[in-house]
Amino acid sequence: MSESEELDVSEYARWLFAQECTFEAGADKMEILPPPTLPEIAFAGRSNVGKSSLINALLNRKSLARISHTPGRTQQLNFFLLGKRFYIVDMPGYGYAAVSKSKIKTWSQLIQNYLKGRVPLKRVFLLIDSRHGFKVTDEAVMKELDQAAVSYQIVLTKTDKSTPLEIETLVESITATLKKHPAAFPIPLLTSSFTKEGLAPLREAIAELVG
Ligand SMILES: Nc1nc2c(ncn2[C@@H]2O[C@H](COP(=O)(O)OP(=O)(O)OP(=O)(O)O)[C@@H](O)[C@H]2O)c(=O)[nH]1
Ligand SMILES: [Mg+2]
Repeated sequence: MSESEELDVSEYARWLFAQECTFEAGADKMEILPPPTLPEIAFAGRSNVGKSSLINALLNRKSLARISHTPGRTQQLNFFLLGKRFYIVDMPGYGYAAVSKSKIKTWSQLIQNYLKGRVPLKRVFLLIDSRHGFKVTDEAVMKELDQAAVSYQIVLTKTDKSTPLEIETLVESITATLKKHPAAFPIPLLTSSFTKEGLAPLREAIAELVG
């Protein structure tokens, strides 16, 4: 990419994320998703990893997406329409055992069906807590995304909680693991919703995907 094109992307990203953002729909079933007419970008990951916080930080809003004090706050697929151009989808977390078994089953099925079968889904950002790295459930989701050929990128969250050396070690091991995952973008993004680290590159990645 040339320097002028890069400049365009960062300017476009800044413009795009300053546009109006509205909550359009909350869906707890595949049957009631919005019509598949616009591109979608989804934020997935274990419960409490920081999905809703990252969405608010990206959009520079305090509480558009609800943030949890207890895990399991986001209980449906929440669709936020940005600049009338594309949807940002805040997903329920997976892997949290303290809600009822039937709820876990319903959520898991919804998450799986959405991630594997949604035509307008351009990319999944799979969030990983930078203090914990990949867990078994993350690996299972990655495998399914690989099998369904759904493009995804790892986003490390809460980098403010770790030292630079801890982050460097984690990035090395994650990058090695990603080589075995064909649908994964090869390098992770590093973010903190608290310090705003990594938000601009993530906005740019999204702006490029939705055009
Ligand atoms: N230190 C730090 N804490 C964060 C950051 N992002 C989120 N948190 C905290 O992590 C907790 C969970 O954040 P959420 O954004 O609700 O996480 P979630 O992934 O949407 O959770 P569920 O909807 O329950 O799946 C909250 O207490 C946040 O304040 C961050 O960048 N740094
Ligand atoms: Mg949430």
